[in-house]
Order: sequence, then C-alpha cells, then structure tokens
Amino acid sequence: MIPSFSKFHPSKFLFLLSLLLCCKTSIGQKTASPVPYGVTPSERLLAWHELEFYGFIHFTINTFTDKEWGYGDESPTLFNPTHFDPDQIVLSMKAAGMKAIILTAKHHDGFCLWPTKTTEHNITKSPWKNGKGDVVREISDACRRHGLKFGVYLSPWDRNNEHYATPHYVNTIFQNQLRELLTNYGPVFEVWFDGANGGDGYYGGKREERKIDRITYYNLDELWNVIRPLQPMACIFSDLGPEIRWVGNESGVAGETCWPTYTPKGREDINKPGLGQTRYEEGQFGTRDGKYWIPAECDVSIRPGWFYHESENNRVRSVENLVNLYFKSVGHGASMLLNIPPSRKGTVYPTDSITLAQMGNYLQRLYAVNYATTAKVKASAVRSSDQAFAPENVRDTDRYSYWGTPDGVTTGEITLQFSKPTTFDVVRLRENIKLGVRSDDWEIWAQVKGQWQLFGKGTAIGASRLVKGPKVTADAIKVSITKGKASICISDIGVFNSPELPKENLPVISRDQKGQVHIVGESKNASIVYEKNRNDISATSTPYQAPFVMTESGSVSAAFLNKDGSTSRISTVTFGILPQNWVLYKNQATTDAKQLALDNNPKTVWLVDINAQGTDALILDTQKSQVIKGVSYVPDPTNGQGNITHYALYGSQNGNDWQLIQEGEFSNIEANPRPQRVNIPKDKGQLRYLKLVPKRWVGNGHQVRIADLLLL
Ligand code: FUL
Repeated sequence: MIPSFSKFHPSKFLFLLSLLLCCKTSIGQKTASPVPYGVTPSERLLAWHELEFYGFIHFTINTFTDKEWGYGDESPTLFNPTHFDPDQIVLSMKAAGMKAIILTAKHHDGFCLWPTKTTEHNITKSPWKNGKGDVVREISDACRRHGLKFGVYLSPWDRNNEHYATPHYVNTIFQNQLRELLTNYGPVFEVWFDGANGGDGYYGGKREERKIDRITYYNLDELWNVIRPLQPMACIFSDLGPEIRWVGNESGVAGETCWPTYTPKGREDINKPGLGQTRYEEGQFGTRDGKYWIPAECDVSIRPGWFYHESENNRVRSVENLVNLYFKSVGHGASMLLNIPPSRKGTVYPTDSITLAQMGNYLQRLYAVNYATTAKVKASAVRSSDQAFAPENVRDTDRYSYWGTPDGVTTGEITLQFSKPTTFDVVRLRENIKLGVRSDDWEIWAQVKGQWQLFGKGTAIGASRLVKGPKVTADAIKVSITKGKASICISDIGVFNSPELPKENLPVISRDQKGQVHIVGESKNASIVYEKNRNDISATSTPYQAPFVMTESGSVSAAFLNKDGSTSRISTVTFGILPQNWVLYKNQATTDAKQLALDNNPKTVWLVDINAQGTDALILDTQKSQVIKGVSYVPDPTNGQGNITHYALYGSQNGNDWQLIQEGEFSNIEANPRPQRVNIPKDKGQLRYLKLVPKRWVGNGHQVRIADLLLL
C-alpha cells in the first residue's frame, strides 16, 4: 500500500521528530567503545589474570633425599610418603586464598609423579601404594573437588633420561609426557617450563655434562602446538613466555612499575623464545608498549628452598612477610605463585599451614568491605552519557566495566565522595585490560578535613595495582591520571582498610667472637626458652637466663613461652665451629677481606679474585685436627654474580696431602642463593685443613663471592 500523505498531521510530525531525536541521542549514547591500545590479552590470559594468587607444589624424590636438584640417579624406591593427603595439601593452600595449584609433575631429576609410559623412572617403581599411586591424579582431583584450577610443571631438563639432549628426547619423550599430562588429568590452566637447562647429570648412567642450544633444542613452536589442541585454555609459562614471563627472581617481587607488555631485548621474535633465556632485570619491569602481552609471574617459596627440608622448618616465611610479597607481586600487576612443599609425610607441615590460614584470614578481612561501593562518583570527563562509560562503573566488581573518557582525553580525575569520613589504607586500581594498558602515571589523593593529601603515586595500572599507604580517615579520594597513551578506561577503584597483621616477634639469637650465645627479645608476659640441636620447642625447653658458651657447631632454637604454656614461632640459627685463630687464604695470594667469610654475617661478603676456572683454591687452616661433619657455603644473597655453582672440596691433616671429599654443584644458586651444605663422610672427617676449589660460578667475572663459610 502506498502511504497516504493526506493523513499528515503536525502533531504526528513532532512526535516522529522527537522519536528520531531520541533515537539519535541514544545512538549518540551508544558511543563506540575506545579502540584497544597496543596489544591486548587473549581470552585465556584474561582468565589467568583473574586468578592473581595461586600455589606451587614442589614434591618429588628430592623431598626424600633432602636435595633441591636431584642428579637423576636416585632410586624410585626412595619415594614413599607415609601419610599422603591431597585434601590436606589443597585445602591448606586454598585457605590462604589461592585459586589454583601447579604441581611439579617432573623436576630436573626426571622422576615422574604419574604412571607415564615414556620412562621407567616413575612412580610405578616406587613402593608407595605398591606402585599403583599417581600424585598427579590425586592432586588434580583434589583441586577440582575444592574448586581450584590445576596446572603442571614439567621440567624440560631431565637429568635421568639417557636420551636427554638428543632429538628423540625432545620430540618424542618430552612431548609425550606433555600429552599424557594434558590428556588424562582434566583442564589445565598453566603449563610451566623451567629455565634451568642442560648441564651434568646421570643420563642413563653416562654421568656426563650435556649441553643443549637453549633456543633451538626444544622445538618450542612444535611444543606449543602439542599444548594448544589438548588444552586451549592453558597459558604457557617460560622465562620469556610466550604467555607468562618469569619475573626474573625467586623472591616474589615484581618491579614497582611492571608492565604486562613485553619485548624481550634481542629476542624480538617471541615465537622462538628459547628456554632459560631471560634477562633477569627486564622481567621485573616488562616493556611499555611492548610487542607482546606477556605478564609477569612471581614464583617464590614459603621456605628458603623449593623442596621440603626438615632443617628449614623454622624458616617458614611469616604472614607479614607473605602479605608484603602479595603487595609487591599482585599489587604490581603480576601474579603471586607461592610454593608450599609437602613434607615426607605427604602433607603440609603445621607451621606452613598455620601461616597460610593466617594469610587467607588477612586477605578475607582486607577485602571484606570495599568503601568505594557506596561512594558518590564524579569524573572530570566522561566519554558519553552511555552507561558503558559511567564513572560509577569503577565501584562494581566487574573487572571489565569501566569509566571511559573521550578519545584523546588521556588525563583526568575521578573523585569518590564517601557519605562519612572513612578510614582506609589500601586502594586498588584496575584498567579494563581488554582495551590494553592505556594509562601511565597516576596519583591518589585523600581529602582529609577538607585538605587533599597525596596518598600514593606511580606508573602503570593494568590488571591490578594495590597501593598501600598510611591509614587515613578521609571524606573523599581522588584518582588522577596525569599521563597516558590513550583515553582512560579505569575499571576498578577499590578502597579498603587492612586488618591488623600479626607482627613477627621472635627472639634473636647471635653468637659473639668468644662463642657466647645471646638470645634477646621481649614479649609481653612471656619468657624465652631454647633448645640446642633441636628444631622444636615446648614448655619444658630450657629457660634462657644468661648467655651460654657454644664453640662447637650446631643449632640453637628459641621461642617465647607464654604463661598458658603456648609458644611463639621458633627461630633457629645454625652455627659452625667457632673460628678461633683460623687462617683463611687463597693459594695464590691473601686477600684482606677474607675474614668476612668467617664472621657468620651473610651481609659481609668476601669477594675474591680467581685467576682461572678450577685452578685457584680457598684454603682454611683451623689450627688443629678435629672432626668436621660438613661445610656450609653461604652465597651472597643480594648479588648473584660470582656465587659458586660448582665446587670441589678437599681435606687434609697436614696442608700437603689433600684428599677429595666431594665434587659437585650448588643447585639453583643462581636463581635462589640460599646456604648450601656439603656433608663430609665420617672416614674423611678428621681434618685440620679444608680446601674449596670454585670450579664454576655465576657470570663471567673473575671474582667469586663467599658470604660465609661454616664448618659443621
Ligand atoms: C627453578 C628450579 O631450578 C627450581 O628447582 C624450582 O623448580 C624453581 C621454581 O625454578 O628454576
């Protein structure tokens, strides 16, 4: 039918016009979203970013050999946890607030924790559950039961496998191990490839050094293609990505400014990343406008080592320490991957699980009330009246709803006005990372009694930024973006008041040059008790009244004993034999600073020139023949360059005839410089002289570092 114009009426025209205008405004309101800036995360990385805090389990044959890196010649019969309890492990970790767990399915020693068909060196050859056990199955099932995601660590370096360093290992054995893990154990959120690669090992009995080309050997393109179809949501971690990068240290700390975008220097083609190729410092910071979206992950252990060592039972990080790391990892836009090593029982040790529960309690209370949700919000500019860009979006829990400014408006501010003075000390900022990392510099201001005070400032926001400031009671807060590369897209401003954190208060144990042990500390209504050469403390432990002499080697543990019989956490210090008139020298020449290696203070380091690898030696004359049970080498904890990685240790009665005691490696010292113990067998232990020959050390310099040398 042809429309009849005769039926036209002015009121109808007005109505149509207003309808049209109305449509126009609403079309106008449906302003286009900002164009993403730079690179953006994939769907699986978005899901990964939401996890923020998850756990690592280091558990294998090393748990039973007291080692950090197995050589690969360990008998599978050693693996035999007495009370393995996957629920206890997973629930202890969940209690901390972790959202996922990554298990070391195979560490460098090559022992597979699942019944693999790829090698005999696996759990079926252990006595545990008569060879019918499967740790990967039990942990992955427990994760699912308790609502945590599951991930796998599979060490590329395999010191057991005879084929390591040949194409057969990498193209068949290693890939098939991955296939098994990614096929048989349900969804996997992350696959973890360690950078420690190549070197000496058992290799099927050859006991030799095997070097690989870290860039080409693993055929990484092919490896990624094994993962993709089997687990489309699994993010791949290695030093350089391709999806998650190593932060460059094992201390749990990301750079103050830590971009999720990254262009590794000199390795611009990330599709051929190599393993163990990281440049340590870079990982902490990432690259503004980097070519790839490869956010940082901060892996750190709750203890000095990655595996359980009984000797470290009193060296578990405190909740205060862990929370601090949380703010320096998750709070800087990275993730926190906290390692909890189960003991030989196959459970999380009580000190660790108590600390985890404390951490969970802290985080729960921290996030319990977000004072932003009820605040009135006002922004200096808004993209349009479309709800999609409304300043109020920063108050909700949706990580992708946001306050947006018009194109080209890269600076601006947003104010949250509280209905009454509000006390807080933590502010959380997030950008809608689906649109890239857009803003650079930001400031947070608190309005206290009418005056604006700076609460915090920094660079980079990304997926999460936690700003911990002093406690303030304010009427309003203002977030000011003072520099950016694209229009603002802030998705979250959270305002929280952190709960009181239990402060670590432990007795401090020290020994003076005369061998007097002093234990100092104060705790209300508590006294100090101690034990020699025991890790545990109880109400019946010896009350500390005055310094006592201990010239022999051994440990002292101390704690506060409360009136009700309970005790604080325990501090333990290991002393070497008291170095009285000992002479330490280098075979070529003496060095003035040598005493720094005998002062039992890891902060003072003997930096000693070494003429050529494997020829120089450090000699210790203890002035009398005595029984020495071991040596502890304490590397420089602050500067890895020069820390010894490979050594030979000799002993002598007369300083002329030397007997080799042990030759070996100080495992993982580059990434994790913790004290290293070498045991001296009884038949070689009657000694006056010791000679340490540094064979290899970190870096290419001509100096090695010795923070301390203890004779045990
Ligand atoms: C390191 C490894 O060599 C350690 O043993 C540990 O697994 C840690 C997470 O990564 O590079």
